[in-house]
Amino acid sequence: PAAAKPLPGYAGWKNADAVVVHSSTTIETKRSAFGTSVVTPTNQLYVRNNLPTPSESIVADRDAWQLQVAGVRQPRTLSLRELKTLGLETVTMVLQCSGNGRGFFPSKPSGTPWTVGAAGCVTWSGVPVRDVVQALGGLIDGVPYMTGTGGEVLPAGIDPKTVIVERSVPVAAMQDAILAWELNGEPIPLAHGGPLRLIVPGYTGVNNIKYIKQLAFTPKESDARIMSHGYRITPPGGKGDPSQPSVQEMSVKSWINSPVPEDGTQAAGTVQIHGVAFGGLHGIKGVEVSLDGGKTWRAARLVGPDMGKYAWRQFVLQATLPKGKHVLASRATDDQGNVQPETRGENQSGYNNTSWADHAVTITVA
Ligand code: MSS
Repeated sequence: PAAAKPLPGYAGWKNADAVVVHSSTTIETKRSAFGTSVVTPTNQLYVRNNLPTPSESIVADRDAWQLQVAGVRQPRTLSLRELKTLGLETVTMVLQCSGNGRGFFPSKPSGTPWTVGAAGCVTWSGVPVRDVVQALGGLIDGVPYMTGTGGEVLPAGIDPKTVIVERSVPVAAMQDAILAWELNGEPIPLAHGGPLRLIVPGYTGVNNIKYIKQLAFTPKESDARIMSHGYRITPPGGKGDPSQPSVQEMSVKSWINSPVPEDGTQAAGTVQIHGVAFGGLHGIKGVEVSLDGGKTWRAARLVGPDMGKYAWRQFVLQATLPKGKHVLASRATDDQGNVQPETRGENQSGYNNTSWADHAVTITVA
């Protein structure tokens, strides 16, 4: 096997044993490293950057960070120091890249071949967006979108629209969105968007804008390429365009994190088959586990604290597996009755893979 790539400097503090470094801007949590304590430790959390990471200097004086707010009756620029006076909320949510599970697409879409580890369940603290909007006089009329802009310094000589990280979500997402400065009890590391990040619980990773410099309520979706053409559910073989659905709300998904022996061989005996399940905008009602590749299912037990509808739940099923080959799968149901599907939705870029069959694990009990 190829030698493991070293961690890039801005993420040098990550636990190298718990992650796979795909590139200097893409780091995945190992399936075997998720553990069972609900919240993903920051030093194991995946990283995905579309542009080079900004300079450490932007986290030197965090409270001085400036956010421009537009599309409100009293638009203005606020410092992080000021934002901290406007409100406080904490949310635990699943942060998941739109392309998590891309590695299971047989079509091998371009982009990082993530399996399960471009996701984590983490806790953010910050000010509710609705409190900021209220402090600035409320929304102006005719703004169905909330648009966040990343604070990266853009490469010179390129049309900024082609590279800037700017995403729009329906304004309704404002209700539970926060402008966060803390991740898992610490100031947000630069790698995860410090000093200030837009968190839109229930929406895929790309909608959670790091080092946010502008929050605007807008009549139209952003015309930045990452919004208009990127991150679209494009038919296989096609090209992205604004008429196709954008990656937004996540939907019900689960996967098994143990047993996932590296060589596929498991010692005989009793095992605790465990994993994670989440419902995007909805809580989890239950999870079933199959020991025979989906022919029959047994109810798993939800275990550990329920940290709200945006967090994942851990599930476990105790089983004693006879010698031979077993295909272990999990299938979650959200509290609206939506069941995780067997198959993936085919699309050109390998987004939104929730297929339970793709996420199944094959093990041999010796
Ligand atoms: N933000 C910014 N500013 N920039 C970039 O690049 N990316 C995205 C988000 N945000 C970015 C941002 C993506 S794409 C993702 S996933 C996320 O982020 C991640 O996160 P972390 O923290 O993990 O790294 Mo896919 O859908």
